[in-house]
Amino acid sequence: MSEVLRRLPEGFLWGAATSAHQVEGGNRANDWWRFEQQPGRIHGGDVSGDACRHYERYDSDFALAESDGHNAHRLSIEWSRVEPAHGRIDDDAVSHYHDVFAALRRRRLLPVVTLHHFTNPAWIADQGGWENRETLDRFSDFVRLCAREYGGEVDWWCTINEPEVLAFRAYSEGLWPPAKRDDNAALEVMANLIEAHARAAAVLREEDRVDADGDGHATRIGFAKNLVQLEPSRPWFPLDRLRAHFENEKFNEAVMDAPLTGTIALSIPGARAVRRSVPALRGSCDWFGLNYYTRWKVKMFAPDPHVARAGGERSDLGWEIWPPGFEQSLVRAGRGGLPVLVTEHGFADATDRTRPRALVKSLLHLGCAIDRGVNVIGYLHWSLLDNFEWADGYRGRFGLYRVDFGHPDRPRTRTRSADLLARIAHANAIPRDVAAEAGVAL
Ligand code: IFM
Repeated sequence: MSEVLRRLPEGFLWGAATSAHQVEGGNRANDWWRFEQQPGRIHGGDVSGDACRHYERYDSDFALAESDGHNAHRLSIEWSRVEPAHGRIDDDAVSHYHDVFAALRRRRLLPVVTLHHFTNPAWIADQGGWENRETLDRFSDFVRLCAREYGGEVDWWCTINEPEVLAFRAYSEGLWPPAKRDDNAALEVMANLIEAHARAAAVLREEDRVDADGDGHATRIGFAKNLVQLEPSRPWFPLDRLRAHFENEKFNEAVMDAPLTGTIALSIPGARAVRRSVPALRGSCDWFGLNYYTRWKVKMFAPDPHVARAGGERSDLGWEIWPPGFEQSLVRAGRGGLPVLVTEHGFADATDRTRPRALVKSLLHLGCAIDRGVNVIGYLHWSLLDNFEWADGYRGRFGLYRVDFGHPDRPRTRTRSADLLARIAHANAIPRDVAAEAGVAL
């Protein structure tokens, strides 16, 4: 038995995360499917298509997670499958997700269920998407349906994934559907998504009264925030500092403060500020969902204001691999006093050459965050499988399991990272030999 470098708290959640559109395949009724058909939208002309065929293969995928010592799994329910037209509920889709939750239960994987992970039913998009305030009502209806249907199987609900990323990519940068470049719309959408989280939390607490996992809580609610580290590219240049500060305020701080203060306050230079009091936001989270990937160096007056640090190690998508930032993000996430669940963390690395070391180093930093007083309750790696990485198509390979997208059966191949994470999860600790094998200098 190898010496242990770091033990994790008892009951720690270990697992991986996915989202429906990225892995299921065949999601034809949402805004992303339509977007993918437009030339030039997705890198290399990729389309989600059959994705990983996880819609059929979920049980064997969960078997991989189970044998790797995972005890939790994050996934999303695809709204457009369950409600392909306004008010029309697809019974087959509803029962499919019952089967999925039953499979998770059989494999002793705690479901952490996301209700909105970037995709919208096409009919929602046609009605103005998240710019239209009615979407908040429609989403609440969908959440009510999920709470009633699945409340007996699910306690851990993640209402919305990365509201800030969706708002900026889709409405400010124009890179995701509906491909707008309008900062006013981006702020409104971000506020609507945060408000939708508060409403969803209220609905879940009202409708889901069944304690599915027997821990004394019928619901455990949070949302997932991408907490990117933003630093001035030239720390001596006041305008870079100013821009980094502003972006951190609107992208990180404002989103994290909202569920604590009950106020959504968003502003960026040149756009209409949004200030909304949403009392239901206060106390809406039982935990904080942290997604951490990278840090960006921020530059004023540059065609690309966000760059990876020169000379730093990078992932296949050009994102800096910076494990100390994980600790910083965890410490920031813990400041509000909520337990922190890592809902995503990972690296695009098709060859799995850099991931093992980055992964283990990051987990050592997670341990340091715990030492600094952060109540970290679990770690869900992004992702279980290589999958459809939105506008980057299939070039961002985040999987613990490689997927051969050229093969009709989409065979999976286990990576070294999957093995290392499995050994950590089984031990609920970071053994010295695992760290050494991963190439972490001790
Ligand atoms: O793939 C995405 C996921 O859908 C949301 N968080 C970031 C991941 C990597 O870009």
